Amino acid sequence: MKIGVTCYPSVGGSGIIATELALQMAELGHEIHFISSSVPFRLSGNVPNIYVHTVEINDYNVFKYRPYDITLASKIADVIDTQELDVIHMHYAIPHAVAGILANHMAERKVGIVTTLHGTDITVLGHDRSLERAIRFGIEKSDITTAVSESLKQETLDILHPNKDIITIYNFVDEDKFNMDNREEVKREMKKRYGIHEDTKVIMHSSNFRKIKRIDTIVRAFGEVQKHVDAVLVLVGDGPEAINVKNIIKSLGIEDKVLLVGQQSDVVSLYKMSDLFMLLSEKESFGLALLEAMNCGSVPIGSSAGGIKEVIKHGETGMIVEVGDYKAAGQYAIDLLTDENKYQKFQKAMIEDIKTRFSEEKIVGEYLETYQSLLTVN
Ligand code: GMT
Repeated sequence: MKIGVTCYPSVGGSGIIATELALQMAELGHEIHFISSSVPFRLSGNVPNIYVHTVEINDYNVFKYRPYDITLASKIADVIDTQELDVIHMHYAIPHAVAGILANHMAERKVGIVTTLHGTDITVLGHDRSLERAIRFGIEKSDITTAVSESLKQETLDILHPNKDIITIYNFVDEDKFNMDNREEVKREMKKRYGIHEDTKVIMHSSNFRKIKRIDTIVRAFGEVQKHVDAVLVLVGDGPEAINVKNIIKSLGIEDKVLLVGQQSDVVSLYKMSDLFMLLSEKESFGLALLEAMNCGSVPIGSSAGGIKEVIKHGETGMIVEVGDYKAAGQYAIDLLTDENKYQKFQKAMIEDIKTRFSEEKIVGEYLETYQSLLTVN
């Protein structure tokens, strides 16, 4: 099959899923054509069967705003015809699904369109009246629209009432990269590198530090934990909330126990170093970082927002708290960090659960079936 893929190429879960899926499809022998503003960040080196077509936007004085979306549609149409694509997969309703639909009109060859909704396109933009019609159009006019969790699917139906079935296909984890191999060895090495004592527990969070990630709750939860357990908090990533987070850390007087390590290319070693992973967002369609950390052995504490409660089975593979409830998050962390038997039980259950529900093989198979179902239609 020849598959066109459009995604946001910068750091972010949707770009990661688009790229990991493309890599898996390429390995299965399919040909992937990325049509995007730049090379997706998780795509490194030359991978056979993967091609990247970048969208160049010229700067003309006549335009007050450069027409990126139209240029993208035009490029997708070009690639559909010149590469004889069979299917295009658009990640995000806005602008990608709409650009894909427009491209299909422009192209001579007609292809099936799959659109995957990732979260912000619905939970934030879906409420914007100026975009509502365009998002609904993108969902309805794609041949198949998928959402990365049941919660996102439901929210889409509630907010936009599209006249269209939405299929849930969960995100998956690349088990070759994110796994428990050499966890203890890596943990020792990383702790040495960061000057953390071998017996000190590590709680971690990683994100783009947007307000919705509620890192303030994580810091406050850690404030409670460190009163009872010898622990450090490692915050990975950067973004608009960084200053606010630093202020809270200072106000709690825990500067010496919190490591702000910024954006990192090797998150795997950091996940392996951590005992617990916290994701306490107020909006989160899935929480891919959570899944990656869990498969590296870090037991999760998540909020009840969006799809997090689908990823974590409360009381079995991790713990769930209400948004903003730092006291409960702190108490759960203390319980898990001070009861080795309980911790081991959770870790084992979580790895088993990922294998059954979020494995690469299972989810890539679901996308493959989705693509194949469109071959006969067009
Ligand atoms: O979480 C972010 O801010 C990045 C965002 C993105 O657009 O890449 O992530 C969204 O898509 C991911 C992959 O499907 C999901 O795991 C994240 O939960 C989702 N983010 C939100 O819903 C806020």
